[in-house]
Amino acid sequence: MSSPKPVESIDQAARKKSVSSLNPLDLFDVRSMLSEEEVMVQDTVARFVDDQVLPVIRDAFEQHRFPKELVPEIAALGLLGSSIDGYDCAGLNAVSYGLICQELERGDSGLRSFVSVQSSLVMFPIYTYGSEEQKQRWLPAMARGEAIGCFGLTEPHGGSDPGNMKTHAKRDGDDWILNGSKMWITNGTVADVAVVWARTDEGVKGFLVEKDMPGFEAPEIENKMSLRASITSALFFDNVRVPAANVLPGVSSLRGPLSCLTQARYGICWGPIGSAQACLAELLDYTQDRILFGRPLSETQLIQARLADWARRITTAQLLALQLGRLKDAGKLDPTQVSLAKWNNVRMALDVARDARDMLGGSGISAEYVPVRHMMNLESVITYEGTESIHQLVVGKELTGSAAF
Ligand code: TGC
Ligand code: FAD
Repeated sequence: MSSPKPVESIDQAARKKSVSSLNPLDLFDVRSMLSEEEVMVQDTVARFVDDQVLPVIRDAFEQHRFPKELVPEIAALGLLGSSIDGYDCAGLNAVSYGLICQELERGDSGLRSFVSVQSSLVMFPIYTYGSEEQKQRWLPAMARGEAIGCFGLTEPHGGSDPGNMKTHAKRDGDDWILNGSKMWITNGTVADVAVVWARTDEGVKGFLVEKDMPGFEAPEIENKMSLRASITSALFFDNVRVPAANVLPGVSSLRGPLSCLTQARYGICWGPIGSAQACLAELLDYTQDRILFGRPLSETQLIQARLADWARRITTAQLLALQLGRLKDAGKLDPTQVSLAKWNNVRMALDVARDARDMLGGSGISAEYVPVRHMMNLESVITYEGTESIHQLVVGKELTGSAAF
């Protein structure tokens, strides 16, 4: 007869229970702090990513191809311009927009980029600074995914310093003549309309340049090793004649484009949480199955310490993003807070993805596993929308009162 099983101490039982009842991807149960609508938005996008993005994204990445066929479904789910009220947009809150970004980036940063640019960098300035005619013409079509937009701020001689912009426009009767170039522009080649920022005698203005305007070219940038499932382009303007009706009337300073960046950076504070969760989920499985030195990798101290470190950093990022979203929904968001969160959360995800790649050993260099794709994507995410150094300097300026750019 076998001896009876030892009775578990209350402590042991409680520990087991607490371990088994926590979600490893959400150790602080941030989800319990979401409203019913926010949970519904997250679940809907998560289902879309599981069912429609994950099956195609690896091939799209390898083929350096933007999976444009996903756009109609993205639009049907209300993910384009989701924070805008009216104009066929969903009118969701900022936290919901963040969750959309998080779930999409769990699939791939390229897809989140597409939605960030369309929503925060093109629809937002048209909604905020555009005429009623411009809003009616573009916003419903963009919400339905029938028109695609891009945002041209960065120039070849230095993106961190957009105040040193060379692209310029001069009045000619009722029109403007636009000359110059932009570099590293997401969606450029497939865009129906480009929001182009240019210097004028009346300050920095936003121009809605349409794809067929003579003198406008948007060739795709080839050979990218990052964001391969996203289109990145150069924009060239050679005496492009832009009618006055295509100029955004509501802003004439650098505040215009920089205010758009705050919207997009806000979404990027959430997105990389999804990338890091995808890496953690994959490595939790992998380290249990991988037997080395006679036991699963997950049962070694160094591996557990690394996984625990990722969980700590993901949790911190989740709480930061949620508080940022609540501040935004309360109308109290300060751009410096966005800089701190973009810096922290992208750095977190890039470190997790690089470490996950290492923990997979040789398999880590294969796109069969998600970390290397996320890692390569995050090299762009840490650079665009303000490099990590620029965000550190924004926080430094807030603390000291001195701009050290
Ligand atoms: P500065 O003198 O500080 O400001 C000029 C005016 O802008 C206002 N402002 C902001 N407003 C809203 N949000 C912000 N984040 C703002 N930052 C500044 C400011 O109050 C002022 O307004 P006003 O009314 O007094 O005129 O300007 P600066 O030239 O010294 O700029 C400082 C600095 C370095 C922070 C800025 O140039 C910067 O952010 N540089 C980084 C550029 C950048 O992030 N580019 C991103 C391009 S778009 C992109 O990467 C898209 S990737 C998308 C994707 O695929 O997902
Ligand atoms: P630079 O500004 O030349 O910076 C080079 C290095 O110098 C960086 O390490 C930077 O941190 C550092 N540096 C700069 N200033 C300082 C300083 N004062 N002190 C210390 N270090 C400093 N732009 C758009 O307008 N629209 C888009 O849709 C868009 N999409 C993009 C998509 C991708 C895939 C990529 C990679 C970029 C995209 N960008 C876009 C451009 C992006 O915003 C810029 O690459 C970014 O702002 C940095 O500019 P830069 O590449 O010219 O680097």
